[in-house]
Amino acid sequence: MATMAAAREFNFDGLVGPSHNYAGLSFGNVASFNNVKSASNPRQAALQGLAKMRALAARGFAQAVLPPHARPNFALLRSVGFGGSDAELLARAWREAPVLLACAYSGAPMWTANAATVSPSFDTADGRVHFTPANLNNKLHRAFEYVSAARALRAIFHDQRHFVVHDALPSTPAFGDEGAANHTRLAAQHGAAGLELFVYGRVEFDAAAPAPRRYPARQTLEASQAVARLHGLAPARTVFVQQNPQVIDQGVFHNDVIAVGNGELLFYHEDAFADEAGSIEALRTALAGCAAQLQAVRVGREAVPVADAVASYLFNSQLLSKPDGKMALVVPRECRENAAVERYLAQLLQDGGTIDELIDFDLRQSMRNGGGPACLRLRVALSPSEAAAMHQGVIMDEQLYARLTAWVERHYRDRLAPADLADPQLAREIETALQELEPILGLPGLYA
Ligand code: SUG
Repeated sequence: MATMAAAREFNFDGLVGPSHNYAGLSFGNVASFNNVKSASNPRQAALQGLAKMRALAARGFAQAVLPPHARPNFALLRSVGFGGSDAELLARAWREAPVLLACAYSGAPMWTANAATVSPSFDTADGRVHFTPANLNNKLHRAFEYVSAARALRAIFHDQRHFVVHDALPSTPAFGDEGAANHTRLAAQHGAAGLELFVYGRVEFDAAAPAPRRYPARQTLEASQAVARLHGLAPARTVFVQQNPQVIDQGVFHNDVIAVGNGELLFYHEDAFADEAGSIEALRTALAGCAAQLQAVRVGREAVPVADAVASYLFNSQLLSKPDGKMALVVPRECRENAAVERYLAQLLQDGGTIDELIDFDLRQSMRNGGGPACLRLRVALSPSEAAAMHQGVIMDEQLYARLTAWVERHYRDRLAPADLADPQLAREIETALQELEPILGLPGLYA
């Protein structure tokens, strides 16, 4: 059983893969749409992500890495009728269906907040850590990520005495599941029983429930409930809340673009939820049942309009607990460049509350596809024995940082334009790179 004392929350950041590119595949995600068909820089993207991991690890935060997925996804292309040799198949897909080719090359697994929903052992009925890989079925380019995500999670969390990696939910609209991007845990501390908050965008089996009109709601209530059941969560400590459909229509495609929680603190925008007062009250009550007290840090629309929250990704930040009980807010550099957000953050620090430090990173390569600091990481709170039982080769330290950086510099291109996906050499380069990654992470056969 898990012990309470020295549990730590690990952040598993996605290592950006060699095919990171801008294909405009995510309808409803404003940044993805705005940067469609511009050239990306996969090398810089990976180095920016690694720099974040290294800096946070050096600060003493528990940091690990999740591997990129094999690309292109030949199985996807073959399943929709492209055949022949790899080179023939790629050439024909480029000619006849360039969007499908872009889907097969997507670097989206880098946003590991969407890899799975995770419930720590402190919350689950059987005292094990539960993972449900997200089916991401709202977007073709992400709808097969769960296959590789489950494989990687099972390789890292292989010890079944401590960990359960479920299958993804049935991949049908009723069970649209986007993983931890719509899930937050609040607790007195990482190692205490906490409340798990699931934020859904629509209800499949209630035609009268509010829903967005312009952009899709990717997460359903039915999916959130299924994950809570699979994980064996206690109903009194599980809260389901509807996202405000109007903000989905303004580009808030995941709840983590408008709210983030850690410890007893929920940092959120007043327009985040369909029923703000009811949602906060439900959280307050459930958290009181965990012997903890909700600290709601509410950002008003006069201070930060939703458009600025979406442009700056203020809420797609990481809230990290420090040993002195205070928290650091890890924000993308865009927050320092948005006048309203910069003003708000200066005031927040001046107020002298729990958040007493800002750490900002240049994550522009990821941000241009709608992925900020919080999208790039999957949180896994672990007891000391669980941390010791997971695969150790993915834990970030100076040595791993140096090896991964050298690997990126050896294999990644510094420019990827849409037409480059037709180049059969790119597929070979990626295959070579990923084969070399297996021993670096100590995960033989990961890409077999
Ligand atoms: O699913 N972008 C991702 C961004 C995910 C951000 N994650 C969280 N908010 N947790 C998405 O929309 C863009 C791919 C492209 O257009 O090429 C993309 O998939």
